[in-house]
Amino acid sequence: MKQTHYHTCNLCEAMCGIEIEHRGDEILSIRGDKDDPFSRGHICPKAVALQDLHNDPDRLRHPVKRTVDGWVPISWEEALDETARRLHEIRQAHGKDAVALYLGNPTAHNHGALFMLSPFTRALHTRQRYSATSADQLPHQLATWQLFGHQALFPIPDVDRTDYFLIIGGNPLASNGSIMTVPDIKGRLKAIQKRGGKVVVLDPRRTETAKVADEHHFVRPGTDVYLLLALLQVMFEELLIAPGRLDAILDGKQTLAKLVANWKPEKVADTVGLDADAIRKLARDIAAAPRAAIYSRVGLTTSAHSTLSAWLVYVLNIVTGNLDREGGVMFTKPAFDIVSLGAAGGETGSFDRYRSRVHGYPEFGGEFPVTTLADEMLTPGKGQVKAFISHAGNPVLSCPDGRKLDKALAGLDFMVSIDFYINETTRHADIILPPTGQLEHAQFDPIFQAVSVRNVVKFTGPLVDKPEGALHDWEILNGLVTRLNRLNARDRRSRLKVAAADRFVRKLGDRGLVDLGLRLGPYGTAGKVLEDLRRDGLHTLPKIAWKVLRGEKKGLTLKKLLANPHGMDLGPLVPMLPERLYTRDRRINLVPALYFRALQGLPAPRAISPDTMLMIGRRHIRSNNSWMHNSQRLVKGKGRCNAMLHPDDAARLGIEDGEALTVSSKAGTITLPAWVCEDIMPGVISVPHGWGHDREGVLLGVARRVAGESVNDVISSSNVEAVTAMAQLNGIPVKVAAAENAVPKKAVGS
Ligand SMILES: Nc1nc2c(c(=O)[nH]1)N[C@H]1C(S)=C(S)[C@@H](COP(=O)(O)OP(=O)(O)OC[C@H]3O[C@@H](n4cnc5c(=O)[nH]c(N)nc54)[C@H](O)[C@@H]3O)O[C@H]1N2
Ligand SMILES: Nc1nc2c(c(=O)[nH]1)N[C@H]1C(S)=C(S)[C@@H](COP(=O)(O)OP(=O)(O)OC[C@H]3O[C@@H](n4cnc5c(=O)[nH]c(N)nc54)[C@H](O)[C@@H]3O)O[C@H]1N2
Ligand code: SF4
Ligand SMILES: [Mo]
Repeated sequence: MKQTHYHTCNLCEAMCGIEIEHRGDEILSIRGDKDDPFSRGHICPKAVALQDLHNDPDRLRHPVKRTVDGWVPISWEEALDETARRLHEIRQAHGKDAVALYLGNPTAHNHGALFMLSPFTRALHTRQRYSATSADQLPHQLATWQLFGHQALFPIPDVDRTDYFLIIGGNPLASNGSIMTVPDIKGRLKAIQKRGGKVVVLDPRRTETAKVADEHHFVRPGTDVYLLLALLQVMFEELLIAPGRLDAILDGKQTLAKLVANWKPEKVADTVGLDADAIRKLARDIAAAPRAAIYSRVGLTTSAHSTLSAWLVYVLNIVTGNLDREGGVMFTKPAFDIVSLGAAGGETGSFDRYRSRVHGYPEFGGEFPVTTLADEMLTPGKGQVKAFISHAGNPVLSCPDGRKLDKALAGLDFMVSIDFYINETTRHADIILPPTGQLEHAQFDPIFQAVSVRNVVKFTGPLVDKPEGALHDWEILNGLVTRLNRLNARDRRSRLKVAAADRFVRKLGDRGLVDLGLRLGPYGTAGKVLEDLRRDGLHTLPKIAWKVLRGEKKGLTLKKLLANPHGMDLGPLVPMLPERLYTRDRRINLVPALYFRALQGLPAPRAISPDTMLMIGRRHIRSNNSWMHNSQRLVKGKGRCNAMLHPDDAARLGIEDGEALTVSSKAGTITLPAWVCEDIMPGVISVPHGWGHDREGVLLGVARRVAGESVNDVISSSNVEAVTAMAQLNGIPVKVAAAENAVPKKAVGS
């Protein structure tokens, strides 16, 4: 019988509603769900490829173990027992920090896995924790923590009401938005223009987004910090600073004025690649817009000086009165409130409480930056990492110095991957634990609902019941938590406690936790208890338990949410300040000490020598980091793993369109086809990440054929950001040359 199932696509952050027609396990069609109040029928080509993922013969459906005869299937019992035993042995022999954990991007898209992270990291009790955060949004989180008191309290552009939308280092037409959940960004940008507003893009490439914008300016990679300082200088000099109602809760305005006073546009113009008049005009336009939203993303947070740049973007929003104003950048009021739940659990943020062993890099949020992961494995001595757990990540392709990491992983005593593919990273594992696929588990998005341009909430069940013998991510993690804790338990009482916790988690399940979170949220049956807790302290806990259990009639629960299979719209973003602040005094200090110090260390702007090429990345709508390349539907057509460069550079280097070129740095060299094109700033070369699938042992039939090269093989892990030591992935100085006698590696999908 033909059936219709409603789901949320979880491949990127846009949370598009999809309508799946199916007959049992057989998918007949995937379309946008027109009745989803948020995405209103919008999808991108990746949603349709969910069926390729679902049906992919290369997707693992049972645990496997590496043997001399290759991978062999093993039972879950054996896989989980052996994994826990090996990890425990290594811990006993070498200490807790001998086990490292890496969490990849899809962890954030999987509510079950998210719920188990805290028990899992507690069971591991290692300081060797890593995630894609330090190759991505760390500077945003550091800034929100420093300014607003909570690392997850992100100001989100109110795109549906703004008059002026400035995008710095983001390309939402390809990425569909990030830390800004916004299905159909193209339609929403057009709507800004239709109501007389303006979209402005600052990017070293004339991107898909730049092409639909009203204005686009090339900026040289890694120089945003200088531009932002100059914008603030102009605003202070021309008396354009107008925080409005925020003035009453701001500190540090005078300090800021002094700090930016010397950064006149003339001082930075050559370095940024934008003339002084254009910078002044930009500052005046931002200030003159009745409602402006200034937004920055990966191009800014993964390039030089990203700590300072991310902070300055928020500061610009604040001093122009656009924070917490309709049409500016606003905080969300999510039904499942990760901000208040995190705070109730004592987690608002942390930085530099301790440092990494080999390079002395600072911890952030309990994690070290990925730039030191390989060295912690390769450098002998007390505390050397001997075992590795990867969850939903592919650091060999996604972190800098991929070849070095390859070498490090190959030398470990034990590695386990929780992933359903044997890819560039997981091929090094001893055991692979594959969770259910995207359509086999329920979908709820605690993170992305909390960074959405409207307040929305949705829960969708799985398309099909999970196959016999399959486990969800949360069940795998719970299985490991229980076993690790059992091995650690010293007496019978502790063992009983472990067994009770296991029973509790399994009984509650992912749904139980969603329900609990909704009840505790601002629309929930026990909605005010977290506020009470925050005000009155821990002695209110019994009161909370009572309220939650008694379950007042009014308010949101999972049951009520399930009655809305297309999701619920909870309205536009609303002003939340000062109540929403988590700073001790509920005020905003514009210049926290960390940034004051960082600014003292900022090098003077420099002229770039004309023959240094700076490399940046590039995302494509039909690709998703490193892992959707096994769908023929997505990779077919013209190859996308190529190097875009300007005709002037191509002529100077003697490179013709389509010919092979080499990109090299101290980390390595890759050879790929040239794409000569006017859409990029002279002196800049753009190469996408997530390719390079023909490494030995990769079991991805389609992706292997497409192959491409991994740009992170030429990005050195020693090239770190000055304050946080996080990865620099954009604005990398490289040598570019015509590849003599080399045939470009075939990078097409047909
Ligand atoms: N040069 C360069 N490098 C970059 C970037 C860049 O712009 N340029 N971008 C960076 C950014 S922003 C990010 S977020 C990282 C991403 O880097 P990673 O997170 O390390 O890599 P992904 O490619 O997202 O790999 C995801 C893995 O998760 C698996 N997976 C998918 N869904 C699930 C699931 O539900 N459960 C489990 N257990 N596994 C699942 C997939 O099979 C795949 O192996 O890359 C970073 N690297
Ligand atoms: N289709 C698709 N969608 C995705 C992903 C994907 O891989 N494919 N990945 C997802 C993930 S994990 C993330 S984090 C988001 C990222 O979402 P976005 O940040 O929107 O991603 P990008 O397309 O990498 O945009 C970064 C832009 O910054 C520009 N840039 C590079 N260096 C600089 C610089 O120094 N200064 C300035 N001003 N600009 C610079 C680049 O040219 C690029 O246009 O996308 C998510 N969505
Ligand atoms: S934009 Fe595409 S990949 Fe992202 S959620 Fe929507 S359909 Fe899925
Ligand atoms: Mo990301």
